[in-house]
Amino acid sequence: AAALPELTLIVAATQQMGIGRNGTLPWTGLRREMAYFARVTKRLLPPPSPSPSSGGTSSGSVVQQQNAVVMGRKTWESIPQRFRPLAGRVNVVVSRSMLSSVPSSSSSSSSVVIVARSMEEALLKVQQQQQQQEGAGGRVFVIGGAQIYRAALEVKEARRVLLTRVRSGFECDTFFPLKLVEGAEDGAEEGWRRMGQEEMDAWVGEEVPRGVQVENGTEYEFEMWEKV
Ligand code: FOL
Repeated sequence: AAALPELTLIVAATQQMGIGRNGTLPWTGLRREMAYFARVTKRLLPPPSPSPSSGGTSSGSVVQQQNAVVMGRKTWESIPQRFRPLAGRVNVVVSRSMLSSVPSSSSSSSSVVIVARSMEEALLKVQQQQQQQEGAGGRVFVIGGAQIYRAALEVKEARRVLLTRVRSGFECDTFFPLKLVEGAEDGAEEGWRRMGQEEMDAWVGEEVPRGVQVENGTEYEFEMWEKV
């Protein structure tokens, strides 16, 4: 059996790792932050080539499949109808109640939507979908919410977190299940380390804005964490 694809969690969270409130994001109007999310999850990057001579044609001719975004049912419902399924990405919704054909009111977009009944089934279905397509498999992003992040973190293929650290205080009722803080502070998560800007740029495929960003008075910073 082929190996399951590597997983990257992408999340925006407060210092207390708050990610949501009343079924939606705690903040509004972080448009450039949301644009970063869309850009990063859509971007197709060639996987590191295992051998310099595989394929026989120039590297630019190799078909690169769309990336996949794996989300829970509540996160699916939190995305504005006009934006779902998220365009240009294979959308995977984990739900025990949703029918496997998604209501056609939302399917004017041509994006693929897959429904799975567990994280395990979601990853198997992504793997199957990638094998049915021509070309190199796309990246797999886990986009929340808390229950789905928790399930993903139990999978050994989950190696990386793209964290947008929101510095302004927002009241939250939903939290990311991993406390990522620098230094050996109390309660800090072991087994994860923050990567440098160069490594982040290389993985993300762009020069990620450095330092504290400000949008509508809200401060945040783009970070990348990897499992040790
Ligand atoms: N990660 C980060 N960094 N920021 C987030 O806001 C975020 N949000 C979620 C998961 N990971 C995140 C889950 N919530 C859309 C809405 C909510 C959402 C995720 C995505 C959404 O509508 N996305 C559109 C962009 C629309 C726009 O341009 O405003 C998309 O195409 O991705």
